[in-house]
Amino acid sequence: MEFIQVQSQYAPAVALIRLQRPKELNALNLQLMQELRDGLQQLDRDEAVRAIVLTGNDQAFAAGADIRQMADKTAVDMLITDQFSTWDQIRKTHKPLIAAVSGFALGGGCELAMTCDMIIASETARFGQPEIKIGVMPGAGGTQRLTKAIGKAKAMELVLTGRFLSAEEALFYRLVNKVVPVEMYLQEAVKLASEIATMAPVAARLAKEAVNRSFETHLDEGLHFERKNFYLTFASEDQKEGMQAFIEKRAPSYRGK
Ligand code: CO8
Repeated sequence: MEFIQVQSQYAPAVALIRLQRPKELNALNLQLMQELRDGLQQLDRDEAVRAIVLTGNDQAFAAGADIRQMADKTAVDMLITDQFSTWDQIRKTHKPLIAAVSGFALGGGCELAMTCDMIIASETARFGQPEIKIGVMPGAGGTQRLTKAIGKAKAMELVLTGRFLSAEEALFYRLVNKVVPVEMYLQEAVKLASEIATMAPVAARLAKEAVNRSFETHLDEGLHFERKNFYLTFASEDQKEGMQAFIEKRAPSYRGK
């Protein structure tokens, strides 16, 4: 594994996965996501593991999908690459999965945190869906999960302006379970995972499935809709301009085409 580190017994019965592309603020490239999927599947099969914590580092959980990797893609490239099948497999992890978030959780990073079952945040955590600023829109569940988590008005504001939520705001809007000082967020997530790890594994698995079922009844349709629209943004010139401007560290100039 190049971009993640897996520790299957970080604490008794608790595994830890760490995203490790620190120079790029843990931007989620295809390989990282595939490694994450493989790591989670391996831990799901490991009977000694009863709960999993997913984290980044103090500066970033993940600053989104890798913009450099996507910048030149066409809508058809995006469709054929079908990277969302990896996300779908991650979503199907059976064991309780807790995100320990510090620093940036943006775009795909925010979507990845929301794909987890619970989120423990450090006081420095920042959540957002800033895709609109680079000429696209959330594609990995953001329009669906964020709206269900924090409500339409605030989700619409974040998705259409690209503004970030502070950790305190994220707690207020019930996006996260708890906010703690930066020195404590990982420890706190591991503590929660350790408590869950003492419960009956089969009951935990079935209970998780049942909670998700209530949450996701109409999610498939929503995700399908979101995905088509996300691919479609790659048919626009503004997507190329937005992503190129990011790479060249300049302000984008959008033409509405
Ligand atoms: N992709 C690629 N590289 C990135 C990303 C990213 N998302 N975020 C940061 N980096 C890189 C920067 O390019 C920079 O690299 P370098 O040093 O080589 O220039 C390095 O990380 C450090 O970043 P900054 O210098 O920009 O650090 P700052 O502290 O000034 O700013 C920010 C931090 C605010 C997080 C800023 O980096 C930023 O705005 N990043 C982009 C955030 C964003 O737009 N995220 C959404 C991406 S699109 C997306 O996630 C769509 C998901 C949909 C589906 C997922 C599957 C495809």
